Amino acid sequence: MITELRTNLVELFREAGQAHHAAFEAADGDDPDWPIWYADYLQAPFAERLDMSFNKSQLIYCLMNADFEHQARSPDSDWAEFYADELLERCAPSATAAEDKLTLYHFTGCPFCSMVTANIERLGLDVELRDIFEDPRYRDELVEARGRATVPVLRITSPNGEERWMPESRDILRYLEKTFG
Ligand SMILES: N[C@@H](CCC(=O)N[C@@H](CS)C(=O)NCC(=O)O)C(=O)O
Repeated sequence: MITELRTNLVELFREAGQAHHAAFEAADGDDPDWPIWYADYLQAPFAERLDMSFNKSQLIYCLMNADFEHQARSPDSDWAEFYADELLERCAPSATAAEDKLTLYHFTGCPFCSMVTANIERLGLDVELRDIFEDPRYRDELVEARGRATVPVLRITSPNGEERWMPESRDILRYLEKTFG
């Protein structure tokens, strides 16, 4: 289940963070090669405890990418939770995506939405389309979840009912390609 997997990932990231802190205490935590250190630390427990196998270079790439996105998009958020979400969304989507239900909030004539719907068609995906101007309830759902009506937004619902709301056409396109492409 994704919630359990996410919780375990967050725990492992925290554990790695503490071990790294202890190892580099004398250097005040400074380690320019930290992604290599973390990849070394995490590779075996990811495979053994979470059944998520990465080769080391994949892991280094994912860690660097997570760090970049964290600093750029959400520097005040909890880093371990952010890294876990990034890993699940960008690096290991197939571990969780097969059973998910996808819903796209959009409207006709929105160019960002068209890019996404064109790719949904190209990939032959089963995605429910909710046009926010065709049915005001769809717009209300979106505003309730996100506090704004900007589209496109992809809602990803896992079998246990947990929902993730993914805005930004670029992120949606990347997610769809990585997961189903
Ligand atoms: N950066 C966003 C831009 C999305 C965007 O500007 N959407 C427009 C429609 S094409 C919108 O929803 N505007 C109304 C609003 O923001 O409330 C993306 O790439 O998804």
